[in-house]
Formats: sequence, C-alpha cells, structure tokens
Amino acid sequence: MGDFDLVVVANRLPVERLTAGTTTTWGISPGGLVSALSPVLESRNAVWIGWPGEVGEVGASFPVNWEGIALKPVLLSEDERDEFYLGFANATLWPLYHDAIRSPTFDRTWWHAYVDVNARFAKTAAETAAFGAIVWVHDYQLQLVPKMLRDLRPDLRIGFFLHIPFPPRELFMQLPWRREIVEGLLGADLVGFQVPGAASNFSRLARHLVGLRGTDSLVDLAGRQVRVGAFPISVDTGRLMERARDPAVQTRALQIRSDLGDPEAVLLGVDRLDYTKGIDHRIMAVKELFADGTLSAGRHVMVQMAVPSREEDPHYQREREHLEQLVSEVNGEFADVGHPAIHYLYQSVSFDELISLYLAADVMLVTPLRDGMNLVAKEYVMSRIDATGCLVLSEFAGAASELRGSLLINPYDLDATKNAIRHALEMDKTEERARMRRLRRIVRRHDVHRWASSFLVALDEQTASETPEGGQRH
Ligand code: ADQ
Repeated sequence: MGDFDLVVVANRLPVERLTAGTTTTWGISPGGLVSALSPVLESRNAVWIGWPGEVGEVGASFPVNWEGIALKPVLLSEDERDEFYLGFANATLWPLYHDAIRSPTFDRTWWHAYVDVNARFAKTAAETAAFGAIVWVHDYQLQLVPKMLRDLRPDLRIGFFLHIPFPPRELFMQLPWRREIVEGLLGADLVGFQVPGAASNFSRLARHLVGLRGTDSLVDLAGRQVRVGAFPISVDTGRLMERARDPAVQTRALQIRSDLGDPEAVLLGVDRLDYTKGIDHRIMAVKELFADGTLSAGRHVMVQMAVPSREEDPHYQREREHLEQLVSEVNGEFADVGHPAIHYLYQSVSFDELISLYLAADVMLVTPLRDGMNLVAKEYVMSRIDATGCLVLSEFAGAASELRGSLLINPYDLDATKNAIRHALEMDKTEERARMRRLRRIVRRHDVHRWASSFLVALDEQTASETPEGGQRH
C-alpha cells in the first residue's frame, strides 16, 4: 500500500525523453490528457503511473515529479512493446474497436503479453494507492487493470474511461478473449465512455456475455454495482481562447495565409496519421472538387497536417505512402507553378502554431471513419474567437453527437462530403456566424475540466453509496 489519494493509470506517462546530442532531458509529452487532468491532479496528493514510451530502464535523469505530479514508470521490454503495445493494443483492439476498418489480428502470444503488462500496471497501482484511494484507469491498453486491481485491493475506488469507441456486440464477439475484457472492465465501480451508444454497447455485452442483470447505466454483480455512462471528453477552452487572442498567434495566422498566397479559402485537415481518420476520403473529395472546377489552385488551397504516429506499424507505413501518393497525384494534376492544390506536412507542430493554423482556416475538415471523440473539431471551434469558419464533421466522430451546427457528413459518401465543402464555401456570413456561435456555446459549456470533475463526482457518488464506514468493498 502506498500513500497517494488519487492514482491515474494510463498507458503513457505525460513526459517523454528529449535527446539533443549527448544530453537527455525530459519534457511534457504532447497530448490532451495531461492538460485535462492537471487541475485535478495538482489539487490532490496524486501520482501518474504509465509507460515512458521507450523500452528498458529510464535512467537517472527520469523526473520522479513533474509540476507537482508524482510520476511512476512501468517498464516494458522490447518483446512487450512489440506484443502488448504494437500488437494487442494497436493491431488487435484499435482496429476492432474502430469498426474493423483494418482487419484485427488475433494472436495468442500478444494476448499473453497484454495480460502480463496489465498485471504489472495493476500491481504498481496497488503498491502506490493509499487506503480507499481513487484510481482512474485510462483506455483500451489497460482494460484488465480494474479487475486485477480490485482483486489486489478491494478497498480502492476504481474508475475506468475508454477514449476510443466501444464496438457493437456483433463486432466485439469476434475477440477470442471477449469475456476476459468485459470482466476486466467490470472490476471498476464506474466505466465511462465518450458517447451513450458506446456505454450501452458495453452494458448489453455485460448482460449477454457474462449473464448479469442491470440496465444500460447500471450493471448488477453479486453484491456490487457498476455504473456505466457517457462522459464526452473536451478541450481546455480557456487556454485555447487565450492563445487564439494572443497577438503573436494572430500575426502568425495572417502570415500563414499570406505564405499560402492569400487565397479566397483555406481548407484544413489536422490529424494523427491514422487510417481511422479518413484523410484519404477527404483528399478524394477535394480532388474531385478541383476536377470539377469548384476549387482552383491559387484561389483555394488545402493544408493537411499529419502528425507522425505508430511509425513502426506496417499498416501506418502503408497509410502514409498511400496518402503521399494521393497528395502528389492531386498536385500533379491541379497545382499551378507556385500554387499547390494541397500543402501536406508530415510533422508535429507546437500548440501556438496549431492555433494559428486553425485561425488561418476558413473550412475545417474532420472526416474520421470512426473516432471516439475527436478533439481537433473542438479545438477548431474554440480557436475561432470571431465566430467565423465552418466545420465539416463526420457523423462517425463522437463529437458529432454534441456539435450540432457543424456540417455533418458520412465520409464514405463522397458526394455528400463534396456538397458539404461546397456549402461551407458558399455559406453567407450570417449563417456561418450563427452556426459557429452555437458550436462555441456547446464546447464552452462542456470543457475538459468539467469532463474530469464530472467523472470524479460520478465515481464518488457511486462508491459513497457502497462503502461501509471504514470497511472494505467487494
Ligand atoms: P487521437 O486519436 O489522438 O485521440 P484526437 O482527439 O483528434 O485524436 O486528438 C489528437 C490531438 O493531437 C489533438 O489535440 C490535436 O491538436 C493534436 N494534433 C494533431 N495533429 C497535430 C500536429 N500535426 N501537431 C501537433 N498536434 C497535433 C484519442 C481518440 C479520440 C479522442 C482522444 C481524447 O482516438 O477519439 O478524442 O483520444 O479522448
């Protein structure tokens, strides 16, 4: 037993090693989760447990504390990185949970590594948490941790949040270890999802697969109840607006437009390079709009930012080649000298640069084939402080269930995507502002701090009703 009152367990730690020549330092690793959780972590005696993102030992330079948050690394060997992370997490669960857009691979060796690594995370959490502490476990890499942890420490209050979609029963049933995963999650007191549909997919599975009683929001285990619900994640609205108002960020946005040749309209895509994000579908729609004359180089330009992701995985390498081929075909056919049709950047950019890009874009294209939430859509909305700009959004992103006011599309329907882009380009300023104001109100009311606190309040309520004074929960 340890002495931390709040324990966050996530696959990745919020820091990563930065190497310049022979010097090693650690810096904050990009990702929304750290900014989402910082306020709740800083106000409590909290620790973050996670993998540092590299195999083997972390070395003496590893920070045991980062801005008031204690850090506890869970180490992985090279085989475990390959089998647990690249294998079971990213080549089994990730495609299966995203509508099987790519075929999931089912491999028993990977499964055994998943069990072992989950056990290591559970053991570390058990050693770190104080009596009765809150443990908040995150995402698909760690779905067995809640049950493993409850077996070790029945006194703990355990919450689990899944950042990605949870598939319908028909798909989930393909998984050879489906029952173990559902039972793993049921070790929590509260299981949270991005959208209500995912929550009810899970509750139904608990009933059908494990034979439990209950409703979509409460599953009955012998002597214990598990609450299930939707907690849509969001962005740090205050920080986004503050950066968007910064004169340097605004000047940079103007500079970007001028570098692009001051076109009539800038279309923007910003994604991790992932086959779930529908980047190719959106580029195909843009290509056809260049072909039919709706768009023309010089007057219109698309910018596609793709942040490198999972580069060791052959699916991702092929996706990158496919996109780069597509972009060069479009530019080959439709660019003018000095005026590309598409600017494609395969790189990560700073937060300020990202906001400048959002400010420079008239039309934001967010077209995933399936996405738990999609924070880019919400970041764009909150950056548009003058309430201009149009958001074209896939109905298969979790964000679509909240962002009424965006132009919703089925990304598989090329004509619908093209029509939405045309609509965005032709929209009059009154409609544009009305839509964007509505979107901004929605996101502002549900910012990331509210997400974190509503999850923790629900966990508190769920466990308060169950905990006998000073006793143990089972
Ligand atoms: P992701 O699949 O990573 O997250 P998303 O929600 O869009 O997807 O978040 C991506 C983040 O990366 C955004 O904050 C964005 O600003 C940033 N980013 C993208 N391109 C970038 C670039 N070129 N440079 C720098 N930053 C860039 C998973 C799920 C989502 C869910 C989140 C949070 O797949 O559905 O919304 O977790 O729960």
